[in-house]
Amino acid sequence: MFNLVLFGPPGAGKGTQAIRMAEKYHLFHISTGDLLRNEVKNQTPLGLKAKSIMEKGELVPDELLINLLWDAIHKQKRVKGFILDGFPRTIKQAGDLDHLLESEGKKIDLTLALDVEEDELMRRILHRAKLEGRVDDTEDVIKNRLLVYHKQTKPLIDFYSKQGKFRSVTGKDSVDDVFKKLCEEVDSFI
Ligand code: B4P
Repeated sequence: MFNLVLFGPPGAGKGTQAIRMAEKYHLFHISTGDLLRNEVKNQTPLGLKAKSIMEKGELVPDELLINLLWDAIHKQKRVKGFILDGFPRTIKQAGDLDHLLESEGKKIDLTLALDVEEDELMRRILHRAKLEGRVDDTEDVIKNRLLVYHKQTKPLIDFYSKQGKFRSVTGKDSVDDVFKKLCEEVDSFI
């Protein structure tokens, strides 16, 4: 089994790359952003709680997320591994994930980060807003999402570096070039 975390600030291209990586390496792609948007759409109890939090660009509480993720993982019985896109986003989520995986004799093998400057992130997300109209893709909310990333998510670089599992590639090139670099990292690892 090979479990990969795709890491990066909002708009870095995690979702874009995760879909391609999942196909190439036969991994099951789990995007917690997509899972949450689905809960919101279906107006489930979790979706009703998450909606206003996501609209402000804040993080949905850790205990809700770890349960959501763990359910998604357990629905897949015969997969070669997972590619986690947008999870973990806090130290607490990462610690809980490690414990749960460990209890089943599994682990995160590699964390690959996409490094992109903030003005490019803003440009990409505002462009996506025009195409998809996501409620959290407005300029003020994006600024808050970036602040939240720096405060709550960036410390994970240290968390995974200490475990010797962290690698970073530049995410500012074309989708194809970024994909190539990510694959080089995975290929040199496995
Ligand atoms: P996400 O759905 O994860 O949103 P994201 O960070 O914007 O996505 P991503 O980085 O994948 O960007 P994408 O590939 O689409 O999270 C949304 C919200 O859900 C969070 O704010 C939070 O509230 C909640 N949430 C999710 N997970 C959580 C967790 N674990 N804990 C708590 N809360 C959680 O790329 C962006 C755009 O750039 C796209 O339009 C794409 O086409 C473009 N693009 C990508 N690569 C490009 C490239 N190389 N060049 C040019 N454009 C590119």
